[in-house]
Amino acid sequence: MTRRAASMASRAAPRAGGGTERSLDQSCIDTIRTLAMDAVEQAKSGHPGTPMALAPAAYTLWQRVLRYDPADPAWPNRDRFVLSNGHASMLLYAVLHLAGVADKSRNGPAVTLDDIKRFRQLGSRCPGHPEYGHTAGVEVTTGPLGQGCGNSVGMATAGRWLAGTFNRPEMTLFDYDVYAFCSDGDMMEGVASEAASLAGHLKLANLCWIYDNNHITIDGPTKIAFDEDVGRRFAGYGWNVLHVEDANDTERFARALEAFRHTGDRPTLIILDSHIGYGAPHKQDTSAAHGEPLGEDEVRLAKRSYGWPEDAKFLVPEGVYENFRNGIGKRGRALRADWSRRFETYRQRHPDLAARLEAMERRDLPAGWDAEVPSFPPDPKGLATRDAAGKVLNAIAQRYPWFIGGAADLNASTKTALTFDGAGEIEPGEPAGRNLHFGIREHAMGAVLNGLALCGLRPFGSTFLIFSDYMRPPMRLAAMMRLPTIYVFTHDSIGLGEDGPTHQPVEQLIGLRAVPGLVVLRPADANEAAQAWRVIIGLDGPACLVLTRQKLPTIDRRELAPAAGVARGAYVLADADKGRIDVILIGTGSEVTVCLAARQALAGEGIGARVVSMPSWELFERQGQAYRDEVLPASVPARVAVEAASTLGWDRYVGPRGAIIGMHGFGASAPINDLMKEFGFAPENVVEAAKAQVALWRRHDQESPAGVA
Ligand SMILES: Cc1ncc(C[n+]2csc(CCOP(=O)(O)OP(=O)(O)O)c2C)c(N)n1
Ligand SMILES: [Mg+2]
Repeated sequence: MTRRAASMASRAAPRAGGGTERSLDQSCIDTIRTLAMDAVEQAKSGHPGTPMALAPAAYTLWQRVLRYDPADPAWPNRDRFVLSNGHASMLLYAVLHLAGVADKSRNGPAVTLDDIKRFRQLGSRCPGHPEYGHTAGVEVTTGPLGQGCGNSVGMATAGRWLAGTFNRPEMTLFDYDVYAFCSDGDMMEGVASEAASLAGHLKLANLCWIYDNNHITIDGPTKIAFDEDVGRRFAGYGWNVLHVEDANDTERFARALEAFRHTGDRPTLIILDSHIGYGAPHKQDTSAAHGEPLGEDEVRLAKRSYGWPEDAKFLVPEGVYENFRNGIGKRGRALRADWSRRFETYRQRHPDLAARLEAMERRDLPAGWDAEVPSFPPDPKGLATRDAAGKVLNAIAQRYPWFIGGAADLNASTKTALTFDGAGEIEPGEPAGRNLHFGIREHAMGAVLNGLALCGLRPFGSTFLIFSDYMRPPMRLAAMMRLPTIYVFTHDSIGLGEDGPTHQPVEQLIGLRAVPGLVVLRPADANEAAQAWRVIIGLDGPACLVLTRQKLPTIDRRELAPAAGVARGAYVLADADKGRIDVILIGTGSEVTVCLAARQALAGEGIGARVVSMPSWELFERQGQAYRDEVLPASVPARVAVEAASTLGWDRYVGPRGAIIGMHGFGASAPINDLMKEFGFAPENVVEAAKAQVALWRRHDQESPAGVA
């Protein structure tokens, strides 16, 4: 036993059989610890050490402080608990189980003892890391360090927004707090720092992070890479910083939580010194306690140090469930019942607001949300899709009161400022505005959007497409959680011009298309942009709207197909003149216009070209085979795809021998017209590729007559 471990063990809980009466509180804490140890042991994988260390803090928070009704884990004004150090998932599962958190959809408990026994196994409610939507009571999917911290800032911002929107002087509907447990890794990740900085700016006094300061990460002691003064850093962000020197000192911790609740002007960080693997004589305070089973012998010794029966597995001693029922159970039920009564009175006094809140909770859209979506007249000069989309965004947001968002300091470029009357800013003293200034913090923006969406708001965030790279992790998680977050990405290609290759996206589109469940839309003109917004608003998962900086002609729809085709992902915009389709030109965004010009030139040479506008692969893939065949008939193998981005993946639509005009490297700094020509996004080049395709397939047909492959 290390000296430190020995000293900790000597301070361990009173022994069950050792004369001193074990307190019920201590039993509950040790139940959390031993359930975590046993579950990891049984799964032969997982993270036992942190639940063992944080059990007293989790117990104290849930049992004594959290305003949460286990019978209704979706109650709108519940305090939120985020486990940003998601690897400690067993801590959360043990608490959800012991507190009796219900899964209303299953009419049973969120987590059974059996789920815990099947930790990390297929079908268990206890997957390796907490998954939102999979386990009732899990507020957000966590595991990638730093994300939960970022999400908690969104949740706290949403709490303030809900309070500012719905509370009335005589009646408070919203005053929830957000607690996040986080680890050394969370503190090291940039996203948490960005989010903390934003939270400090917004003075989110309803936000409390509990930092598990255990000086251990996977590769060893934190001192190999991390020695900054976290407390001073957070003080610099404008946080209230408290320190609890012993994670086992539940009274001190409770006092710190109390201090948080009395701090009305800034967020709180509680630095909690803990011992990873607490009580395990050979592994405590070492990284060996982080991410692998302790081993049978060590488990026994740890249990002995707690005064626990060494042979018992998955033991929940008598009185433990009852204790939770009498603590958080009773308190939560009373709080929620009181809230529900209040809400009934509220509904009578403010029926419209009550209905709005219920619509938000159901993620309904307000009636008439699209009544003012403009349509754009044909115009050969046209406008940039960012400008068209900005107008549409404002038209929708004005009629969609809980649709909020902003930019990572690029509103002037992304055109996402909400400018209608009454669309105020979200600021420390103005929590219920509609414009949220994220600052130059794309990663935090993504994580905050997730937190906002988890609390019922419909959030959007914008930046340049190139900087979507800075926010991929939360976008991926939004897709995993099926959150209806919206990303507006402008400056979508080399078409942005002189800023050059650092700002010109190449591989971003295909990267975003690769995220399961994320819908990417790259409209070709103003009316497609309007249509894209309509589609996005109706989605129940995340979407990217990809827009140009440069002007694009507004296509004359009197002769060509209506932009309503956007909803199907791809549609025949213009068909071959005399009905015979020799070649199909497929374009997205700004390259659709290039395809239209090529079609005309080809017609002059007697070649019939169909132009397919394909703003969204994902939406097209959701169509039935019949529609897809109609748009891209197998009988026309001559195909050219044109997109000013990586060519990767386009063979899916043009076939292995089709032509793809795209980017094969990075762009360059130059005026747009020079770039478009240089990189081949000019009608002449498309014409040439189309003719080569037609020739190729004519040759092919001659060489292998019909019926022969
Ligand atoms: C973004 C990210 N990078 C890496 C990991 C892999 N990982 C999981 S936990 C961890 C660090 C563990 O140290 P700490 O955060 O202090 O947690 P503790 O072991 O103290 O609970 C790492 C690197 C991750 N989950 N997320
Ligand atoms: Mg650590």
